[in-house]
Amino acid sequence: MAECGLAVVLGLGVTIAACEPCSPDEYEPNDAEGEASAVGDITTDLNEIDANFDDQQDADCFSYAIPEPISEDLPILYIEFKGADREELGATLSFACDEGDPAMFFCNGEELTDTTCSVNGKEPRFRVTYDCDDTSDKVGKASLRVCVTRPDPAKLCTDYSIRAYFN
Ligand SMILES: [Ca+2]
Ligand SMILES: [Ca+2]
Repeated sequence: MAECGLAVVLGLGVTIAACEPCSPDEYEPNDAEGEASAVGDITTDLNEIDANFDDQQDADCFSYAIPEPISEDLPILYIEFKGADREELGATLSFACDEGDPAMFFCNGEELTDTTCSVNGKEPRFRVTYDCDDTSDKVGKASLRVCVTRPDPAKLCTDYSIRAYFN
């Protein structure tokens, strides 16, 4: 159970918590990458989930499957994070091809040999392109995990959402 900072005791014996605790979201426990909650596929249909940080130390990890995109062009994959009250968020992404290493992996405009990248800020997002199959026009199946935290939590609880899709 999370501790709430201050409690105020009024003269009439009524106690008012100085901050509102909230219930853990439906994806808990998922504080480490190894216990990431599976939240479905990334396709051109929007995959949006709502979750929360139920205490200031809460970290949330999610895993996505990425089927072969149906696209003529090299697909661009977006993962967008939005916290209530524009709270600053930090996120890390780990990408993996289902088979072998990617022939090419870009995260937020930078080509990386290591398939992990991080973002911080208000409403941060990842923009990812990759090729797991350089023997054909397809890019291959893949999966990724994202972990999200608050670098500087202002409140005990914060709701947030994650939107993942191809465009
Ligand atoms: Ca959580
Ligand atoms: Ca968690």
